[in-house]
Amino acid sequence: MKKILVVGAGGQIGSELVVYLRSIYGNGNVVAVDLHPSEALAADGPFELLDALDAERYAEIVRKYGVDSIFNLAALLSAKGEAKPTLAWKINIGALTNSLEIARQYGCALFTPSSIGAFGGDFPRDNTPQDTIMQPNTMYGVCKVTGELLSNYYHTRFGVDTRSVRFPGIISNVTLPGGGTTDYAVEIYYAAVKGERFVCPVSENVYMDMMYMPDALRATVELMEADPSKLKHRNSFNIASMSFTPEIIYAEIRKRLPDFEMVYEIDPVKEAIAESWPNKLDDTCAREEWGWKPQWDLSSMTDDMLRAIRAKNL
Ligand code: VAH
Repeated sequence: MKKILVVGAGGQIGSELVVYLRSIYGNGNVVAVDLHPSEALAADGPFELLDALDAERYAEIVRKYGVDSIFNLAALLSAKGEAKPTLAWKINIGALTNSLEIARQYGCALFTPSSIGAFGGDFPRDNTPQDTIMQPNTMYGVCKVTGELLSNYYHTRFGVDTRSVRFPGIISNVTLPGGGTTDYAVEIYYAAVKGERFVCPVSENVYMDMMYMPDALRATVELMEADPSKLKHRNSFNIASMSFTPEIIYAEIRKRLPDFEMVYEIDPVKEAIAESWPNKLDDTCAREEWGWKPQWDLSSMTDDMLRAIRAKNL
């Protein structure tokens, strides 16, 4: 990768992926684009305004900077997508199809994230395999499965270098997530640091795969830099690092903040989505095909999240 474009750079993943990519490839070689202006992203490297549904403007930027690799992160997340399913389809699939067509026309490699949200229906929830039934009952999940199928199609039909991972819930301390079912696992740390009682929208025994942002960023780049001849899966890869319930993360935080309190007020939409997702992924294929291995666990992540949020002096 030499000239990189990050689409949806202002989001939870994009805002940190741009910084991470610029630290590896050089500020001037990573172009950040988003629907909204961003002083932070424009301060250290090229930034352009882009609605990812505007194919002409998208292609103009790719030509202007001589882009050879695209990270397409433009999407509405699961809970927000359930509130506006037709808008979610329009944005998620519109940005995806523009990205695939532009990658095909200009010979770019293309990373499009999938998610544990792509799973649904009668599949093994424990040690969920790489290849299994995928019948999600959320618009977000339908968009993710569509993205996986189109990524694989563009690779086999047109030779586009498409790559993807099924992200777990990503926990980070820079940009707050917006509208996801796993957002609680970020918000709980902020409540703990502020000394507030946390109101959890997902019930106590619902497991979901989660991952700390540094692992997610490293996985993304390691996959994009992997030897293409070793990659058997061009739809997407299961990647996993930890799986926990609200009770488990609550107990981990209370080891450090014993007075921290949490109660439950179940959000029926988020609860239903969380119940439909895997408890724990099997990521053997990612480990075998491109050497994936997580470096963070719940304890080390909790220490780092509490440290970083305290440093914000909220
Ligand atoms: C969401 N954070 O909750 C996203 C992610 C696996 C979860 O896709 O919608």
